[in-house]
Amino acid sequence: MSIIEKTILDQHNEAQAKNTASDYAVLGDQLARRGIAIDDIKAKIAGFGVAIPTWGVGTGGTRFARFPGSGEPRHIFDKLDDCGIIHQLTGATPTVSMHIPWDKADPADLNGKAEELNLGFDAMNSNTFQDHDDHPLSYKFGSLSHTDPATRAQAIEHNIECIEIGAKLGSKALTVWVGDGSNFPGQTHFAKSFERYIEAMKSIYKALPDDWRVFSEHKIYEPAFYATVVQDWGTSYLIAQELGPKAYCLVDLGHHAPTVNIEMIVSRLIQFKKLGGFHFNDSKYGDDDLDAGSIDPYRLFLVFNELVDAEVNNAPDFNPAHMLDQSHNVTDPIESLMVSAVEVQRAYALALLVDRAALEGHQQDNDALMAMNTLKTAYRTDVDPILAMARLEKGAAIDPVAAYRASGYRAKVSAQRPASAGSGGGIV
Ligand SMILES: [Mn+2]
Repeated sequence: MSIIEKTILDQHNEAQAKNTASDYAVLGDQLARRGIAIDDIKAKIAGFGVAIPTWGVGTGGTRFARFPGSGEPRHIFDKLDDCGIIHQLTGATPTVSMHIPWDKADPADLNGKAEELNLGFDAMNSNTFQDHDDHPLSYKFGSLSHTDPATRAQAIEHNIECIEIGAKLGSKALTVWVGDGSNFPGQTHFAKSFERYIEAMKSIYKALPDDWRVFSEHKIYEPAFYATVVQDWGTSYLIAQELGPKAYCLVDLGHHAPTVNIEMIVSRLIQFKKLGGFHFNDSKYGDDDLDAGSIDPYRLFLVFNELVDAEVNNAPDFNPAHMLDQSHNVTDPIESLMVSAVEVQRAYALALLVDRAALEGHQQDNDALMAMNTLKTAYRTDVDPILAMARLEKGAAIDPVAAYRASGYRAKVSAQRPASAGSGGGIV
């Protein structure tokens, strides 16, 4: 069950290989006229990966209801199977980001399963935004910033356990997102809450192995609706500064107010060497956790424009972790995650096409119109043939969604996995 049969994939690719080659050749000619070698872009895309969040392969819910999907994963090993399919068909998702305690299992078994599926483990995610069966104290009023020292100690211990589990899986980072905050003015003391949070994070930081990083993930609101302890990138930056050189900021695209200039935040964090990574997704209103590039693909491109700028200029201490973070109510999660992985690759490919020397010249000359046009020229390019060819050469699918549907994978796992109404999935 863990992978789709090669014959199905071969049949799918054979039917489309000729058209893909022809489209690739045409685009290659077009790009050559712009001084771009298409094979160089393809090589960069082939080397680019984005991690799948284990919680993303389940069907999400809203505050009002959850409608279970068919053949949803029952446990982490089913989740890894689904992640394996996504990587098999896209060739773009070589790693998985785990969430503890949801994904707790024997590390030896997890490593064995991951090896079988050709997967590795990216950043670990702790969870102190809900209560755990084996945690005696409640996180209802916070975790790392809780007024009660014993509750803070329990949350610290959980984060250290996540590091210990991750170390056995080959992970090199811990992402910390907390729901701590308040729903009413006066409910908490802003400065004291933040001080408690920083002190708790210092204890977690001390437990990091030498080659690990810790990412603080900010979010403007929810579940706290008046004030959140780690609400914006400025606060996240202060945390990273207070903790030390192994601490960085993680940008979840959906964790900002709708009009916030996220690409500028990315630039600031790069400039001050504190960009740790991303949770890619898209949103219209808040933390909507929609598929990457589904609402504002231009914004995703502009974020990648900053990343490529840093890449080509060899920005110091620049090694962001790329992860998806999305939740699905009305789509098959495997399909949505494949589409998102491809959209993230697309944004990267488009950003690689920007004529940076021309852009710099237009900026120097204050030629706003030509500067914008330089970005638009790259953005308007259809890079599908590059993405498809990179997949084909890796033995992945030219059209991942079509190959997935042809495989009948969902129907097969549905026969083995009974529908579950439980929550399981999460929105972080
Ligand atoms: Mn997130």
